[in-house]
Amino acid sequence: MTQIGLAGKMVAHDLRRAGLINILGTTGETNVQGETVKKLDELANETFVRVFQLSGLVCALASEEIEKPLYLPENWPRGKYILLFDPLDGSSNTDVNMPLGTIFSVLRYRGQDKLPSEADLIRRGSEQVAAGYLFYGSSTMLVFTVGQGVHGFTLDPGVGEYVLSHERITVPAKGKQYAANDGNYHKWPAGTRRYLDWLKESDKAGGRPYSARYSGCLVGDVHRMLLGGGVYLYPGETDKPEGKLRLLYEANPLAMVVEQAGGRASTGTQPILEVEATKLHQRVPLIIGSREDVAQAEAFIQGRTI
Ligand code: AHM
Ligand code: MG
Repeated sequence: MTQIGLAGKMVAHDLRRAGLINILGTTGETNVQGETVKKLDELANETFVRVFQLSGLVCALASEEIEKPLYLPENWPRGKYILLFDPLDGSSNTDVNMPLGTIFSVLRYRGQDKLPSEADLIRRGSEQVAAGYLFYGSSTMLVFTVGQGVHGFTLDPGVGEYVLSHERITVPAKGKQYAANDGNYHKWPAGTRRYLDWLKESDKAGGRPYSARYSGCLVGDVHRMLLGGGVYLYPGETDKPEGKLRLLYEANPLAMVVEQAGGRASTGTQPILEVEATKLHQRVPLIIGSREDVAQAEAFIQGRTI
């Protein structure tokens, strides 16, 4: 976590000066996801690789930005952990001074002498030993779990240290806000559309309509739900049922965090942490947040409207 914190400080430092030192905009390349690479995506990725390559903590690294995993060569310091990460989440926010994040997932490699294979990295979310995110918002925060609750640390820029600011975070059972890209409404299956309509209707008890809060940065939106309750969804589309978000770099780690805080994460039909991982850059629909809100979304998606 100290090394993740260090990489986070370096990324946060770059983000704060980004408009001044010509690191906004794109590199002109396309990544393995078929998405345009921002200069800051590349910089954040390099920062994490540099910090971890020499740390002696990991034997392999896999990132949303690189096609194949990086295995540490024979004569390098190696550790028993595998780090999977999304170096800069919400990259459409880079050029407009909006929130960004880094998401990470930690697995333990049980092999002894030989290096892990790609299959050793492609594991179920329930096998993660730690997970969390860095949130580059109005302050920089490190939020993580090692399987015993969730804690949030705020970077004190004066001393350059993370200070425990949110001890034992718990997600409210139900919220009053949702985050989704409604611009995709007409691409969604009927159950998902009905759920969104339902969220926007008024009810007598005053529990609805929900407020819409979508920042374009998954980390920021999930952080909001973690502290205040509610639901984030990036659902599957009729012509693209797998959705957009990546299982290993985004959905699994955030699912571990939110579930450790008493919330839930689902594909709509299955808990995220139980999804069988079959490839490194696998995509998955994600519905995450307060447990009652996620259950309600599942009911609509599965056609069990309450
Ligand atoms: P990224 O990791 O390439 O930035 O993609 C993930 C992001 C999430 O942070 C965000 O919730 C979503 O993609 C936004 O996608 P869209 O622009 O389709 O709403
Ligand atoms: Mg992302």
